[in-house]
Amino acid sequence: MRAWPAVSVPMLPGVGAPVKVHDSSLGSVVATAPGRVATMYVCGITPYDATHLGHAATYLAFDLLNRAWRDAGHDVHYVQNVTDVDDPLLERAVATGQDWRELALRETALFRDDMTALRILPPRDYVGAVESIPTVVDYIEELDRGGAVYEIAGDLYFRVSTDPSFGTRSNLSETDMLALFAERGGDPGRIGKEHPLDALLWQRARPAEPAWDSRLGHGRPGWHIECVAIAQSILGATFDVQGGGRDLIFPHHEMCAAQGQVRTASGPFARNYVHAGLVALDGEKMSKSRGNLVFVSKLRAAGVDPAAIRLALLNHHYRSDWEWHDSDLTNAIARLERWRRAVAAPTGPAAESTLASVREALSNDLSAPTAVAAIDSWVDSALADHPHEHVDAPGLISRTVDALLGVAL
Ligand code: 5CA
Ligand code: ZN
Repeated sequence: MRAWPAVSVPMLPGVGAPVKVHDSSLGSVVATAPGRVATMYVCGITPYDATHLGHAATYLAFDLLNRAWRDAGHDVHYVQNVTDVDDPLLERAVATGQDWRELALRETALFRDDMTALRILPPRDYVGAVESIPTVVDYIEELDRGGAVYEIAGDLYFRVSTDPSFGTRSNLSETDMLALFAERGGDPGRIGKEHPLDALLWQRARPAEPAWDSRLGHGRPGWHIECVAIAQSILGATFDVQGGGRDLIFPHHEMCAAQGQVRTASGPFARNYVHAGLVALDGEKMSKSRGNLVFVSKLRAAGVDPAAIRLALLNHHYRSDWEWHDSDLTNAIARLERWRRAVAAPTGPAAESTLASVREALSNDLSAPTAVAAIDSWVDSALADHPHEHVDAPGLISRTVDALLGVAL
């Protein structure tokens, strides 16, 4: 699949510190990416509706990681999927009388436009579930040869009992796992399952649903194995970070890790699991199923500068859950105007220590609000009406904000 266009990242003097992020399986902030090439798989959208601010906040979090890694001297190999066939997409297509392929193509195109407008660096590989079916089939066969697969009426299930470390990435009680599994696409109560948490790998064709012929029969892939296949076929058995919103911790990322590690008989699947907090509106998580959404594309169509949307999101730490208010946007618009005024001046106060503070903040668990505050304080002193002698300072601030925060001033 085609990703969205790249944006150039300005060079900054010097090099950023090694990047630490919060690993949700360990529950602590840890050093990341031991090698020169940093590898990251971020779970992509299920394209049945437009990008809302919750999605945007999650992809922005991993964009900050991408930028901080580059600044620290890594090459970054970033992979993202598109879940272009799955239950919610098919259900929406039926409910609205659309062809599921057209719905997926249209919403994926809109997502690309939103990501471009928000200056999110594109993944090197942007891969759809449908185009990955041959790999999925190979991987399920490998799992089967390892004794990790059983069948119920043509549907193939993964035996969670084959992963000795099952549960160690999400650290939840069995009761919580069962509740979340039922809530998020699983089928704990199906008769014939060996363990209620065993997850669907391949679903035999259902009437009026898309299906593909394969050595596993006529059907379509389950959700988790799609991400295993895309991640491991491109990045190898182990990669640095698997990312997504906090709602993917269980079952999705636990199941990906279990299936990936059992398949390769090695591990870990990801060295670190990193999750963004959830954005709410009117007291509830913004979600396509609840419909309480603020769409990036609607804001853009109303004439809102995407840089202001990005700045509004940057003012919340990626890991916290937070609620969107209109004041987030009005404050960001005012801040953007001040920042632009300050960097448009011919001179400014010395900026090297501001660059150092922004780098420090981002390398320390992607603390964007601290980085924003560092720029604010340079801007405050730049706009104070005493003379400044540093001719290079506005340019350095402008490049810092562009390279590390992704906001073009
Ligand atoms: N296609 C799968 C992943 S393989 C999927 O979860 N798609 S999604 O469209 O439902 O979500 C895309 C990403 O946005 C996920 O990382 C999800 O955790 C994140 N996300 C969804 N809602 C919110 C929200 N309200 N706040 C923050 N992130 C969110
Ligand atoms: Zn995924």
